[in-house]
Amino acid sequence: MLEKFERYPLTFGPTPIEKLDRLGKHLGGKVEIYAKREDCNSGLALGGNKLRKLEYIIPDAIASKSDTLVSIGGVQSNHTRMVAAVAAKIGMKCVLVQESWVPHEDALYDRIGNILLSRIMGAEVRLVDEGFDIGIRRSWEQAFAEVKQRGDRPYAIPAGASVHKYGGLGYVGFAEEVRAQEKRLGFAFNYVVVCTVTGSTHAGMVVGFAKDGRQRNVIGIDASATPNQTKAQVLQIARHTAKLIDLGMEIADDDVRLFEQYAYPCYGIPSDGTKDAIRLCARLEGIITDPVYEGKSMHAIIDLVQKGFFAEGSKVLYVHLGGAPAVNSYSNTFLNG
Ligand code: 5PA
Repeated sequence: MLEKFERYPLTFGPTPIEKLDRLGKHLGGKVEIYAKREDCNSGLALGGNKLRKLEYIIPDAIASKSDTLVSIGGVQSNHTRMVAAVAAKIGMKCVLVQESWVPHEDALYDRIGNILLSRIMGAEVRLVDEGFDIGIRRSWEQAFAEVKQRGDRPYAIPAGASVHKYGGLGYVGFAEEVRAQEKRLGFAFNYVVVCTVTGSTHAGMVVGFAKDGRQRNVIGIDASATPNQTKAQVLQIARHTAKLIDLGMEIADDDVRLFEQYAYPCYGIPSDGTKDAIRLCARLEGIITDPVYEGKSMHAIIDLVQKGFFAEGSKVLYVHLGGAPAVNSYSNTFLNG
């Protein structure tokens, strides 16, 4: 589906799929849970989902003769860490706008985890006191203009690399990869569960799985707590991406399934259910999920299994998109484990 697009390799190749046997048994053994380890996809600064997207964006950045990647996220953004790593890898400069998306409580919140790694990799980090919003931000446009003004050549990468024209392609490739892995495994997954915020991960999957009619088996778990905006953005990216790759079919409104009930109390703050899910997954499987994104989708999968949402015998693929470095900034939350 992606043959006509240039790809700059930033990942190791196909990511492993592993069965979460102990978690599945703990939850009653009626549903088989598997994890696709996008969190282990690269040697670049601890990896994660943004690299799959950036693989299709970086050729455009290089072709544009830019010399500075300019992007945006919250203070503990995983995405900006990935942009910093990629800038280092391809020999560009990097300017990161880091907004106050999360009402945090840890004293070292803006010193450790993701932002620490971005600083080590040489990114110019700008802290901006603005709240959470997945849309296009003035602070980011301003940074872009300033880089231009000082004589550098900026290349704009929006939040989560999502509303970029090529932002949805990486996760179309993910669906192709899963299909190939399913052939070797000898079965197909009944559901794919994925955390959704800026939308291009989910959108790419919807388009990629639409090829064999499985787009509604993709269950997005909202972690933005602004689900209307997130769902609209997923749809917009999916429709744009479907056209771009000549999918040959329309994406319908209800092809995008977004479960809203796990994002509370707000973006970046875990509920008690999310904290318990993080602990359970860590203690049964040794897998670290974070309080902002993956812990919320882990909470969802646990809750949905317990509620009988997945039919008995279902094989459910949990997509682990990365994000563990942010756990460092939740030391109060996990002070007692
Ligand atoms: C992020 C995003 P999308 O933004 O593509 O919907 O992906 C959601 C997501 N899991 C899921 C992890 C670990 C993520 O980092 N992170 C953002 C960031 O700034 O890091 C874009 C919000």
